Amino acid sequence: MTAAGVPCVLMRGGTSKGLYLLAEDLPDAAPARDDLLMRLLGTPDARQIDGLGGATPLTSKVAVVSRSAQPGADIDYLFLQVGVDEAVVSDRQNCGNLLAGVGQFAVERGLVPAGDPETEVRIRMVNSGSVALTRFPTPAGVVQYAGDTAIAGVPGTAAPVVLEFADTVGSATGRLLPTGSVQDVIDGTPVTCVDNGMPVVVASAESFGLSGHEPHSELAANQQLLARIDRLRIQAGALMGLGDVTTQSVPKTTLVAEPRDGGMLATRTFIPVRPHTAIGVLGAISAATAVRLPGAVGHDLTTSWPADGVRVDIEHPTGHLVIEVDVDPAAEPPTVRRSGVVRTARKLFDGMAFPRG
Ligand code: NQM
Repeated sequence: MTAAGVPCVLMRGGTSKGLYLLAEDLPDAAPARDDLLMRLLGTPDARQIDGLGGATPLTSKVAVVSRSAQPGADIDYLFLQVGVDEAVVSDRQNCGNLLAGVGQFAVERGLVPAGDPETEVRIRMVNSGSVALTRFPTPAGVVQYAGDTAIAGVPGTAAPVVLEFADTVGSATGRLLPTGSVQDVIDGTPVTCVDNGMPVVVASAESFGLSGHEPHSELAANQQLLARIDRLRIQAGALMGLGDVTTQSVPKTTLVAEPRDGGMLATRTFIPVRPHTAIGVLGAISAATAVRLPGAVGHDLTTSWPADGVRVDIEHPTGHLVIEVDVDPAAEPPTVRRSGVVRTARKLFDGMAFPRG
Protein backbone atom coordinates (compact mmCIF):
# COMPACT_ATOMS: atom_id res chain seq x y z
CA MET A 1 0.00 0.00 0.00
CA THR A 2 1.35 3.46 -0.85
CA ALA A 3 1.62 5.93 2.05
CA ALA A 4 -0.57 9.05 1.68
CA GLY A 5 1.00 11.90 -0.27
CA VAL A 6 1.88 15.27 1.25
CA PRO A 7 1.46 18.50 -0.75
CA CYS A 8 4.81 20.24 -1.07
CA VAL A 9 6.95 22.47 -3.23
CA LEU A 10 10.58 21.70 -3.99
CA MET A 11 12.41 25.01 -4.28
CA ARG A 12 15.93 26.30 -4.58
CA GLY A 13 16.38 29.07 -2.07
CA GLY A 14 19.71 30.87 -2.54
CA THR A 15 22.42 28.20 -2.61
CA SER A 16 20.26 25.63 -0.81
CA LYS A 17 17.35 23.46 -1.87
CA GLY A 18 14.53 22.03 0.17
CA LEU A 19 10.91 21.11 0.65
CA TYR A 20 8.42 23.86 1.47
CA LEU A 21 5.33 22.60 3.29
CA LEU A 22 2.33 24.12 5.01
CA ALA A 23 2.30 23.42 8.74
CA GLU A 24 -1.32 22.28 8.39
CA ASP A 25 -0.23 19.44 6.11
CA LEU A 26 2.13 18.01 8.74
CA PRO A 27 1.51 16.27 12.08
CA ASP A 28 1.42 18.73 15.00
CA ALA A 29 3.66 16.64 17.26
CA ALA A 30 7.37 17.14 16.49
CA PRO A 31 8.37 13.43 16.67
CA ALA A 32 5.67 12.40 14.14
CA ARG A 33 6.46 15.42 11.93
CA ASP A 34 10.19 14.69 11.95
CA ASP A 35 9.62 11.01 11.20
CA LEU A 36 7.49 11.97 8.18
CA LEU A 37 10.10 14.47 6.94
CA MET A 38 12.88 11.90 7.18
CA ARG A 39 10.77 9.43 5.20
CA LEU A 40 10.11 12.11 2.56
CA LEU A 41 13.77 13.05 2.21
CA GLY A 42 15.18 9.52 2.41
CA THR A 43 17.02 9.94 5.74
CA PRO A 44 19.06 8.18 7.12
CA ASP A 45 21.08 7.22 4.06
CA ALA A 46 24.27 8.82 2.72
CA ARG A 47 22.71 8.92 -0.77
CA GLN A 48 19.11 9.63 0.29
CA ILE A 49 18.33 7.36 -2.64
CA ASP A 50 14.80 6.58 -1.50
CA GLY A 51 13.74 10.19 -0.95
CA LEU A 52 13.81 13.77 -2.18
CA GLY A 53 16.95 14.83 -0.29
CA GLY A 54 20.03 15.73 -2.30
CA ALA A 55 22.54 13.84 -0.11
CA THR A 56 24.18 16.98 1.32
CA PRO A 57 23.16 19.17 4.26
CA LEU A 58 22.49 22.04 1.81
CA THR A 59 19.87 19.96 -0.01
CA SER A 60 18.31 18.18 2.97
CA LYS A 61 16.28 21.07 4.30
CA VAL A 62 12.66 21.86 5.07
CA ALA A 63 10.66 25.09 5.44
CA VAL A 64 7.40 24.75 7.39
CA VAL A 65 5.15 27.75 6.71
CA SER A 66 1.92 29.03 8.27
CA ARG A 67 0.07 32.29 8.91
CA SER A 68 1.54 34.15 11.88
CA ALA A 69 -0.38 35.12 14.98
CA GLN A 70 2.37 37.51 15.99
CA PRO A 71 1.70 41.24 15.52
CA GLY A 72 4.23 42.62 13.04
CA ALA A 73 4.61 39.33 11.18
CA ASP A 74 2.61 37.95 8.24
CA ILE A 75 3.81 34.40 8.30
CA ASP A 76 5.78 31.95 10.44
CA TYR A 77 8.72 30.04 8.95
CA LEU A 78 10.14 27.14 10.87
CA PHE A 79 13.38 25.83 9.39
CA LEU A 80 14.27 22.18 9.91
CA GLN A 81 17.69 20.77 9.06
CA VAL A 82 17.18 17.11 8.22
CA GLY A 83 20.18 14.77 8.62
CA VAL A 84 21.51 12.93 5.58
CA ASP A 85 23.06 9.73 6.94
CA GLU A 86 21.97 10.39 10.53
CA ALA A 87 18.36 10.16 11.67
CA VAL A 88 18.21 13.67 13.12
CA VAL A 89 16.00 16.66 12.50
CA SER A 90 17.12 19.91 14.11
CA ASP A 91 15.28 23.17 14.70
CA ARG A 92 18.29 24.79 16.35
CA GLN A 93 19.37 26.97 13.43
CA ASN A 94 17.89 29.41 10.96
CA CYS A 95 18.47 29.17 7.23
CA GLY A 96 18.75 32.45 5.34
CA ASN A 97 18.93 30.62 2.02
CA LEU A 98 15.62 28.71 2.21
CA LEU A 99 14.20 31.96 3.59
CA ALA A 100 14.61 33.38 0.06
CA GLY A 101 11.70 31.23 -1.19
CA VAL A 102 9.36 31.47 1.79
CA GLY A 103 7.52 34.64 0.70
CA GLN A 104 6.80 33.31 -2.79
CA PHE A 105 5.53 30.01 -1.35
CA ALA A 106 3.26 31.93 1.06
CA VAL A 107 1.82 33.99 -1.83
CA GLU A 108 1.26 30.96 -4.05
CA ARG A 109 -0.47 29.07 -1.22
CA GLY A 110 -2.75 32.06 -0.55
CA LEU A 111 -1.37 32.87 2.93
CA VAL A 112 -0.57 36.46 1.96
CA PRO A 113 -1.91 38.63 -0.88
CA ALA A 114 0.39 39.51 -3.76
CA GLY A 115 1.20 43.15 -4.49
CA ASP A 116 1.91 44.63 -7.91
CA PRO A 117 4.68 44.95 -9.07
CA GLU A 118 6.29 43.53 -5.93
CA THR A 119 5.32 41.98 -2.62
CA GLU A 120 6.77 42.44 0.84
CA VAL A 121 6.26 39.75 3.44
CA ARG A 122 7.26 39.95 7.10
CA ILE A 123 8.44 36.53 8.12
CA ARG A 124 8.83 35.40 11.72
CA MET A 125 11.77 33.00 11.81
CA VAL A 126 10.34 30.63 14.40
CA ASN A 127 13.76 29.13 15.19
CA SER A 128 15.02 32.40 16.65
CA GLY A 129 11.89 34.54 17.02
CA SER A 130 13.29 37.36 14.89
CA VAL A 131 11.42 38.87 11.95
CA ALA A 132 12.87 39.14 8.45
CA LEU A 133 11.47 41.20 5.62
CA THR A 134 11.47 39.71 2.12
CA ARG A 135 10.73 41.61 -1.09
CA PHE A 136 10.32 39.98 -4.52
CA PRO A 137 8.71 40.75 -7.88
CA THR A 138 5.03 39.90 -8.41
CA PRO A 139 3.99 41.77 -11.58
CA ALA A 140 0.19 41.68 -12.00
CA GLY A 141 0.06 39.78 -8.72
CA VAL A 142 1.92 36.73 -10.01
CA VAL A 143 5.20 35.52 -8.49
CA GLN A 144 7.99 36.01 -10.98
CA TYR A 145 10.95 33.68 -10.55
CA ALA A 146 12.79 34.66 -13.75
CA GLY A 147 15.11 37.66 -13.69
CA ASP A 148 18.61 38.87 -14.28
CA THR A 149 20.22 38.58 -10.84
CA ALA A 150 23.13 36.15 -10.53
CA ILE A 151 24.37 34.74 -7.23
CA ALA A 152 27.63 32.83 -6.83
CA GLY A 153 27.17 29.07 -6.65
CA VAL A 154 24.01 29.03 -8.79
CA PRO A 155 24.19 28.87 -12.60
CA GLY A 156 22.25 31.45 -14.60
CA THR A 157 20.11 34.27 -13.29
CA ALA A 158 16.74 34.69 -11.55
CA ALA A 159 14.56 37.38 -9.97
CA PRO A 160 16.14 39.22 -7.04
CA VAL A 161 14.82 38.54 -3.54
CA VAL A 162 15.80 41.21 -1.02
CA LEU A 163 16.09 39.97 2.57
CA GLU A 164 16.38 42.37 5.48
CA PHE A 165 17.06 41.27 9.04
CA ALA A 166 16.72 42.88 12.44
CA ASP A 167 17.00 41.39 15.94
CA THR A 168 19.22 38.55 14.78
CA VAL A 169 21.60 38.89 17.74
CA GLY A 170 21.66 35.77 19.91
CA SER A 171 19.46 33.71 17.56
CA ALA A 172 20.29 30.40 19.24
CA THR A 173 22.32 31.47 22.26
CA GLY A 174 20.75 34.73 23.43
CA ARG A 175 23.97 36.75 23.04
CA LEU A 176 26.13 38.25 20.31
CA LEU A 177 29.23 36.89 22.05
CA PRO A 178 27.81 33.75 23.67
CA THR A 179 30.96 32.81 25.61
CA GLY A 180 31.05 36.29 27.15
CA SER A 181 34.44 36.99 25.49
CA VAL A 182 35.44 38.47 22.18
CA GLN A 183 38.17 35.84 21.95
CA ASP A 184 38.70 32.41 23.51
CA VAL A 185 41.38 29.79 23.04
CA ILE A 186 40.26 26.21 22.43
CA ASP A 187 42.93 23.49 22.21
CA GLY A 188 45.48 26.22 21.53
CA THR A 189 43.41 27.75 18.68
CA PRO A 190 42.24 31.35 19.11
CA VAL A 191 38.53 31.64 18.23
CA THR A 192 35.73 34.17 18.32
CA CYS A 193 32.34 32.64 19.00
CA VAL A 194 29.52 34.79 17.65
CA ASP A 195 25.77 34.56 17.10
CA ASN A 196 24.21 37.17 14.83
CA GLY A 197 21.60 34.95 13.21
CA MET A 198 23.75 31.81 13.29
CA PRO A 199 26.10 30.47 15.98
CA VAL A 200 29.53 30.49 14.33
CA VAL A 201 33.07 29.78 15.54
CA VAL A 202 35.48 32.07 13.70
CA ALA A 203 39.14 31.04 13.52
CA SER A 204 41.98 32.07 11.24
CA ALA A 205 42.75 29.72 8.35
CA GLU A 206 46.41 30.18 9.25
CA SER A 207 45.91 28.62 12.68
CA PHE A 208 44.85 25.45 10.82
CA GLY A 209 47.90 25.59 8.52
CA LEU A 210 45.67 26.65 5.62
CA SER A 211 45.72 29.61 3.24
CA GLY A 212 41.93 29.98 3.39
CA HIS A 213 41.80 29.67 -0.41
CA GLU A 214 41.73 25.88 -0.72
CA PRO A 215 39.14 24.45 -3.09
CA HIS A 216 36.14 22.71 -1.52
CA SER A 217 37.31 19.26 -2.71
CA GLU A 218 40.68 19.63 -1.00
CA LEU A 219 39.06 20.54 2.32
CA ALA A 220 36.52 17.72 2.00
CA ALA A 221 39.32 15.18 1.49
CA ASN A 222 41.37 16.35 4.50
CA GLN A 223 40.13 13.97 7.22
CA GLN A 224 42.60 15.30 9.82
CA LEU A 225 41.30 18.83 9.28
CA LEU A 226 37.67 17.75 9.54
CA ALA A 227 38.36 15.83 12.77
CA ARG A 228 40.04 18.93 14.24
CA ILE A 229 37.11 21.14 13.19
CA ASP A 230 34.74 18.69 14.86
CA ARG A 231 36.67 18.70 18.14
CA LEU A 232 36.85 22.48 18.09
CA ARG A 233 33.18 23.08 17.42
CA ILE A 234 32.05 20.54 20.05
CA GLN A 235 34.06 22.36 22.71
CA ALA A 236 32.94 25.73 21.37
CA GLY A 237 29.30 24.60 21.46
CA ALA A 238 29.60 23.83 25.17
CA LEU A 239 31.28 27.21 25.83
CA MET A 240 28.49 28.94 23.87
CA GLY A 241 25.85 27.39 26.11
CA LEU A 242 24.55 25.07 23.39
CA GLY A 243 25.26 21.95 25.44
CA ASP A 244 26.41 18.74 23.76
CA VAL A 245 26.38 19.58 20.04
CA THR A 246 27.85 16.26 18.89
CA THR A 247 24.81 15.50 16.71
CA GLN A 248 23.69 19.11 16.22
CA SER A 249 24.09 21.23 13.08
CA VAL A 250 25.41 24.23 15.05
CA PRO A 251 27.76 25.88 15.70
CA LYS A 252 29.27 26.26 12.23
CA THR A 253 32.97 27.03 11.87
CA THR A 254 34.30 29.72 9.51
CA LEU A 255 38.02 30.03 8.79
CA VAL A 256 38.98 33.54 7.69
CA ALA A 257 41.91 34.85 5.66
CA GLU A 258 43.07 37.79 3.54
CA PRO A 259 40.92 38.15 0.40
CA ARG A 260 42.53 37.43 -2.97
CA ASP A 261 39.78 38.12 -5.47
CA GLY A 262 38.80 41.72 -4.86
CA GLY A 263 36.55 40.86 -1.90
CA MET A 264 36.95 42.00 1.71
CA LEU A 265 37.33 38.69 3.56
CA ALA A 266 38.13 35.14 2.41
CA THR A 267 36.18 32.36 4.12
CA ARG A 268 36.02 28.58 4.28
CA THR A 269 33.00 27.35 6.25
CA PHE A 270 32.12 23.97 7.77
CA ILE A 271 28.45 22.98 8.33
CA PRO A 272 29.13 21.81 10.94
CA VAL A 273 31.96 19.52 9.78
CA ARG A 274 31.51 19.08 6.03
CA PRO A 275 32.90 22.05 4.11
CA HIS A 276 30.31 24.42 2.64
CA THR A 277 30.55 24.92 -1.13
CA ALA A 278 29.80 28.63 -0.47
CA ILE A 279 28.75 30.17 2.87
CA GLY A 280 25.33 30.46 4.54
CA VAL A 281 23.59 33.83 4.59
CA LEU A 282 23.24 34.22 8.34
CA GLY A 283 26.54 32.39 8.79
CA ALA A 284 28.20 35.08 6.66
CA ILE A 285 26.42 37.85 8.54
CA SER A 286 27.64 36.38 11.83
CA ALA A 287 31.23 35.91 10.64
CA ALA A 288 31.37 39.46 9.23
CA THR A 289 29.96 40.80 12.50
CA ALA A 290 32.64 38.97 14.47
CA VAL A 291 35.62 40.29 12.54
CA ARG A 292 34.33 43.87 12.87
CA LEU A 293 34.75 43.66 16.64
CA PRO A 294 38.06 44.91 18.05
CA GLY A 295 39.85 42.02 19.74
CA ALA A 296 38.12 39.39 17.63
CA VAL A 297 39.93 36.76 15.59
CA GLY A 298 40.20 38.17 12.05
CA HIS A 299 39.80 41.80 13.12
CA ASP A 300 43.27 42.45 11.69
CA LEU A 301 41.85 41.52 8.27
CA THR A 302 39.43 44.47 8.39
CA THR A 303 41.89 47.37 8.69
CA SER A 304 41.14 48.53 5.14
CA TRP A 305 37.35 48.25 5.56
CA PRO A 306 35.48 51.60 5.68
CA ALA A 307 34.89 52.34 9.37
CA ASP A 308 31.20 53.14 8.92
CA GLY A 309 30.57 50.90 5.89
CA VAL A 310 27.86 48.27 5.99
CA ARG A 311 28.58 46.39 2.76
CA VAL A 312 30.83 43.35 3.11
CA ASP A 313 32.01 41.35 0.09
CA ILE A 314 32.82 37.85 1.30
CA GLU A 315 34.87 35.42 -0.77
CA HIS A 316 33.97 31.71 -0.50
CA PRO A 317 34.91 28.57 -2.48
CA THR A 318 32.53 29.27 -5.38
CA GLY A 319 32.60 33.06 -5.60
CA HIS A 320 31.41 36.02 -3.56
CA LEU A 321 28.50 36.72 -1.22
CA VAL A 322 27.80 40.41 -0.72
CA ILE A 323 25.96 41.18 2.50
CA GLU A 324 25.13 44.27 4.52
CA VAL A 325 25.84 44.33 8.25
CA ASP A 326 25.43 47.50 10.27
CA VAL A 327 27.38 46.96 13.50
CA ASP A 328 28.21 49.43 16.26
CA PRO A 329 31.41 47.85 17.58
CA ALA A 330 32.02 50.73 19.99
CA ALA A 331 28.82 50.13 21.98
CA GLU A 332 29.17 48.16 25.20
CA PRO A 333 28.24 45.40 24.51
CA PRO A 334 28.53 45.81 20.71
CA THR A 335 25.19 46.16 18.92
CA VAL A 336 23.92 45.23 15.47
CA ARG A 337 21.46 47.64 13.88
CA ARG A 338 20.42 45.60 10.85
CA SER A 339 21.68 43.33 8.11
CA GLY A 340 20.59 42.24 4.67
CA VAL A 341 21.36 40.35 1.49
CA VAL A 342 20.08 39.80 -2.04
CA ARG A 343 19.33 36.19 -3.02
CA THR A 344 17.32 34.43 -5.71
CA ALA A 345 14.96 31.45 -5.55
CA ARG A 346 13.29 29.17 -8.06
CA LYS A 347 10.32 26.86 -7.78
CA LEU A 348 11.35 23.46 -9.13
CA PHE A 349 8.33 21.29 -8.46
CA ASP A 350 4.86 21.60 -6.92
CA GLY A 351 2.89 18.48 -6.17
CA MET A 352 2.43 15.52 -3.86
CA ALA A 353 5.43 13.87 -2.24
CA PHE A 354 5.19 10.27 -1.07
CA PRO A 355 7.06 9.22 2.09
CA ARG A 356 8.79 5.88 2.47
CA GLY A 357 6.28 3.49 4.07
O1 NQM B 1 23.55 30.67 7.30
C1 NQM B 1 24.08 26.43 5.60
C2 NQM B 1 23.02 27.57 3.82
C3 NQM B 1 23.22 27.36 5.27
C4 NQM B 1 22.48 28.10 6.26
C5 NQM B 1 24.42 26.05 6.90
C6 NQM B 1 22.12 29.47 5.86
C7 NQM B 1 22.46 30.62 6.70
O2 NQM B 1 23.96 27.83 3.11
O3 NQM B 1 21.62 31.52 6.74
O4 NQM B 1 21.53 29.72 4.84
O5 NQM B 1 25.03 26.87 7.57
O6 NQM B 1 24.12 24.93 7.27
O7 NQM B 1 21.87 27.47 3.36
